[in-house]
Amino acid sequence: MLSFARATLSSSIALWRGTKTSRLGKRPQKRLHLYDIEGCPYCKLVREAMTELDINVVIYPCPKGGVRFRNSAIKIGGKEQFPYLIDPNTSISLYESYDIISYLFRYYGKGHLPNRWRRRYFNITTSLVSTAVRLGSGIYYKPSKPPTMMLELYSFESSPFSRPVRELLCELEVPYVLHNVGRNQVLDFVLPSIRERIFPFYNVKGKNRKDMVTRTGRMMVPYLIDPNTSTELFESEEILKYLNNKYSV
Ligand SMILES: N[C@@H](CCC(=O)N[C@@H](CS)C(=O)NCC(=O)O)C(=O)O
Repeated sequence: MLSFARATLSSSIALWRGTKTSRLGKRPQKRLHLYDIEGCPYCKLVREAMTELDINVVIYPCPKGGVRFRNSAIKIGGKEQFPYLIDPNTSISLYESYDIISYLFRYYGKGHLPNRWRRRYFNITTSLVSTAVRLGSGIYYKPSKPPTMMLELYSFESSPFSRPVRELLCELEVPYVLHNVGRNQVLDFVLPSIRERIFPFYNVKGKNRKDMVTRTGRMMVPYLIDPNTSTELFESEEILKYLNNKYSV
């Protein structure tokens, strides 16, 4: 429970960037790829922008000491630096969080950085403090068994219940398709258990949220899909238990 409280504090320090979707532009046809460290403040900024742009992405976790994707990142990009983005739609690959964020808003937003994203040093500082509050979670490698098929996670960046799940996936170097389901209307802010009872007329908006409801029947994150065991799970505690049992060694 303490971990979720700290995750809430962490998202508050980051001023809940990575919660709501922004004005969207062109949609990527193919999935973007991100070599990422969940607990890295620079990677976090990129994932926040992806939530705001309703962009799904394949995450290759590269925790410190990692043995699975670090080498491929160095082979492809030439540097051991994260975040590292590859966009197969434009054949562009980029290091540097702010270059990536500017690129994403240029291609998949309204063409320019929104004002709140122009405060570069302020955003980097709040991201640094917000990840420090997580006390090193999602940074260091843990020995694990590799999955055969890629997992999928429905999440949005600031979600305090999703954060510990993404941290563990990173530590275990389990790659996954990250479906970012940012909020885009007032009722999205009501807790799902309350919303389902009091607002039965609630209808999701936005492509990624609609896709999630079509696929799972509910709008609640985190939601994990593991095709290796045909497992599908809501509830962060359950997901953490499952991942530890299945992939931790
Ligand atoms: N200026 C870069 C800084 C990126 C950076 O320092 N990333 C760290 C992780 S937080 C890194 O790649 N460290 C190398 C490593 O983990 O091996 C950016 O904004 O993307």
